[in-house]
Amino acid sequence: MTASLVLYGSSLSPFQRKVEAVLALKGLDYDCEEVSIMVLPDWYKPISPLGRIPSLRDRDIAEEGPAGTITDSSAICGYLEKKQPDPAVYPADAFDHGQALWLEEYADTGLAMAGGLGLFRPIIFNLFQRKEPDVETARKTWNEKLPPLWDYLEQYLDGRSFFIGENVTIADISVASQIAQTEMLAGLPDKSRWPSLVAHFEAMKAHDCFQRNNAVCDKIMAKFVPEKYDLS
Ligand SMILES: N[C@@H](CCC(=O)N[C@@H](CS)C(=O)NCC(=O)O)C(=O)O
Repeated sequence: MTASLVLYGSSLSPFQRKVEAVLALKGLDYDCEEVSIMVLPDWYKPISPLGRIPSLRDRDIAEEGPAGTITDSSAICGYLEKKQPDPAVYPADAFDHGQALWLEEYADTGLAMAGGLGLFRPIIFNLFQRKEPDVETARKTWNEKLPPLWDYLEQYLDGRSFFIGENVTIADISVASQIAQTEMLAGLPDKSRWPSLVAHFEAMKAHDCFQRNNAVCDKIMAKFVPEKYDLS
């Protein structure tokens, strides 16, 4: 039986991971359809004019073509929040809501630019294309670009379990989705320097909402990266 929601993208995308976690948290069933950014299929281009994944189709709205689709993880999560408000992943309080949006943005741009473009791609994209992984670029990112980004999150958390309030919000999901990207290749930041951030990530990774994506990523990583890189 097909689900009414279909996610176009790749499980290895941190933005797809974020959407999958929100879908799972809200108890929404969904199908996944692989779209590789290395060779974007022609049918996908009108759905995502910026050429990015993920995009979501709601089959109850339209079964094919760009109608019934939403692209961009933040737009998709905003849609899902309206479609299935309970449980909420965006805080009800106005100020908390603003903070959650900021942390979502911090993860989607700050962490993604460093961890994705500076670490994940130079290693995994090269491996996918049977080239030597660019470990030097990844090492520079790990040691120079990521620490100040982690410092901000460490201070923000300050020993708490969640970034905002007492429940999982889009802030926790967005940050953990991006940190998972670097964790898969190089492990976690140093626990003695970033204790709150590491504890937060470990708890989020073990959360039910990440399990479907974790299982698929684990399989891919076991094939391409049987051992994590030491980038310190
Ligand atoms: N703001 C977008 C970013 C999505 C994004 O950058 N996805 C990456 C894959 S992880 C992508 O599609 N990149 C294509 C490219 O850079 O050509 C979102 O939140 O969905």
